[in-house]
Amino acid sequence: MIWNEVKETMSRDEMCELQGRRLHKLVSYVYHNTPFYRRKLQEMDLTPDDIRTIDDIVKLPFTTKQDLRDNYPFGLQAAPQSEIIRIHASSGTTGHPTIVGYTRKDISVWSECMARCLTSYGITRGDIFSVAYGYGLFTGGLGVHYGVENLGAAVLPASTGNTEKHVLLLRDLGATGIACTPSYALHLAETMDRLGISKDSLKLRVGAFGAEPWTENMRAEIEGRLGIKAFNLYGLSEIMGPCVSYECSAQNGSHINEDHYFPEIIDPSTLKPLPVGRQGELVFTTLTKEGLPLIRYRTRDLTSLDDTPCSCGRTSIKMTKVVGRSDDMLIIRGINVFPSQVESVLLDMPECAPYYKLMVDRVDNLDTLTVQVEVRQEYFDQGFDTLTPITELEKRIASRLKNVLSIGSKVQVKAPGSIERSEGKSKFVIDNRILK
Ligand code: DLL
Repeated sequence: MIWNEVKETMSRDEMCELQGRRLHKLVSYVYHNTPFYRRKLQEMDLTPDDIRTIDDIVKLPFTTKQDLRDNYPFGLQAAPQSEIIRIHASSGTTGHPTIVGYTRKDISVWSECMARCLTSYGITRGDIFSVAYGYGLFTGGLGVHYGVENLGAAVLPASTGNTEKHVLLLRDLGATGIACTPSYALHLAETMDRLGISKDSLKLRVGAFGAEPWTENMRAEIEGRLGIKAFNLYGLSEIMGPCVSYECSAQNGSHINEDHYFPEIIDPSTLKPLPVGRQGELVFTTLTKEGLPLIRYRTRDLTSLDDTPCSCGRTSIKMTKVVGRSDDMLIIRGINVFPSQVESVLLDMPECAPYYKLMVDRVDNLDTLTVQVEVRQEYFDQGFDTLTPITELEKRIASRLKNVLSIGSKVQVKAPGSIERSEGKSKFVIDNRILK
């Protein structure tokens, strides 16, 4: 089913025409309402009249998270404070949080886009949908919440924490859908095992997972353990929150709500646009946002676009799964390493559980990578706690990692349950080099 037939199945020509019109309006809006953008455009000798079609977007300057930090808290806000009805904040590892103010129209667009995502996952009226993203300054909880209400399904605002109670509610209420981080989905599965609640006693059918990168192996693990179909949900606070793109039944890429969020892929080092199909950094322009409109915002997420026709009938362009971030990419002894590569290797091995941690250190000026991974309970029970097989398994993992990453690593296999669990976004990379 499709929530908005008109917008989700537009012809390419109609979409480009709509995007061009909206871009012109946006540039004119920020020119007159955000001194930051007026200055930037004037420096480049541009006026809103220079931007007429969507192809003109390449003339415009980029915006970065640093720009938002430098103008903390409200410097890039375009709408007057009297029009702002909600404020979210996204915290990074350094500096000020990013503050995002939304007007009533922004919240309505967000709920519309979120309803498109949920419909694409197969959620309809009559479903009971549990939102287990954090409620609060983070956009996950309230963002999905408003979408479920807009769609007309019943929302269960579970938030994070209190996982045992949550599992019991899922079972007793017969909840059919859930939204949370992929790592929290696994935490739920573990809690169910501990409570002796089988997936068959639940009615869960659909999961909407995002807020952090996850792999196909992780998808298979979650689907198997919870007995559901697991869909990708992507977004970022600066652009809106969850709802920017969503998977459909084809599950090979996420459709972008491109009538509201215009995507580009650029080479992060040259900043030049890359053609459809090439992997690079994702950049978004918010075509209709009033509170905090952003032009060519650099997400740092690495992905590619796909404009091949989709079997679901939607015509919107898709993005492939995020493989990592241009700023989170680890450079270990000069080699680029993405945590998702390590995850793929680990989850391809039947002995490994999906709980792991990467630690990067610098010893005598040389980078070292240590990978800790938990062994699955069933293997552990078969005697993996005796020294010899663990050493053998560690060697096997290290050799596979070497093949994929091209660097050596130290592998430590851990007992089940010994690596810290997360309820929100998981912190599975510890780079001690930054601290030294
Ligand atoms: O994480 C919004 C969100 C909430 C999306 C709930 C989906 C579900 P931020 O906290 O601003 O917003 O973090 C945004 O998280 O730039 C990506 O690096 C990462 N991210 C979000 N969704 C995905 C996903 C929310 N499906 C940053 N796959 C983004 C991979 C994701 N990475």
